[in-house]
Amino acid sequence: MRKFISVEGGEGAGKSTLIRFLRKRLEEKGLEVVTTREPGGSFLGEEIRELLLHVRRDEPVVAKAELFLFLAARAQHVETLIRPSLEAGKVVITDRFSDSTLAYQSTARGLTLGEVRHLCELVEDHITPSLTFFLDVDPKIGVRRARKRSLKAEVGYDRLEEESLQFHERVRDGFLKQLENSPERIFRIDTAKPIPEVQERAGEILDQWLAKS
Ligand code: T5A
Repeated sequence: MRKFISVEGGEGAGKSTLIRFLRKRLEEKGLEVVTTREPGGSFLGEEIRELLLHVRRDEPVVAKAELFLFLAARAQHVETLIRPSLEAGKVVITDRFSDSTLAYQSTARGLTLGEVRHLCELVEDHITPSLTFFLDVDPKIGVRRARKRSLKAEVGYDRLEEESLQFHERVRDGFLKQLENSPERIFRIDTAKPIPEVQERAGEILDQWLAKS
């Protein structure tokens, strides 16, 4: 089985923090690990990331343009980094993948679920995570954490961090729906809990998955 892991969740859910832990744990077991993120993970993807998160605010980005930019970044990411790394036997951990597109662009923005899912499958081209951590936190807490971090880094809020609380609540609903549809792949972890507890639970899930793969 290809070892492809995605880490998903709303803003400030703790994805980057957990990915550092997962990487260390896998490397201690002698596995070669590639960590990456979306949008990003390639030169083109990082350029698209800039466009998506820090585009000029005087012209709102329409939902379909946003969708296709995320998908374009993913297509490049899959073919230039993810697929070759998996084929070389490495473990790939990505910070966000198609579940984010379904939650943000479909459930939260309102684009039709079946159409967005079909486009995601086209772009993935059979490169699908076999393990997904859904880090679940009350959006009020998550957005506060993300904004605090952006302020500390003096970079200002990005375009999605600026969205309303209702938008972030719809994003969470989207992830919960996917969890319901794919309970064999997606594991929910409550990240309102302290980091050591989050890591302990994630470590158990990871070890069970490794034993099966
Ligand atoms: N997007 C992305 C779409 O709309 N569609 C798509 O298809 C894709 C792929 C990406 C944006 O793009 C959108 C979603 C996003 O809005 P991003 O920079 O990747 O932007 O933004 P986030 O994914 O939100 O990443 P963040 O870096 O903001 O959050 P993380 O990585 O989830 O959180 P992390 O680990 O940096 O932690 C944030 C803070 O919380 C603390 C950490 O120490 C840190 O200070 N923390 C905890 N505190 C207490 N308890 C815990 N358990 C904690 N875990 C972490």
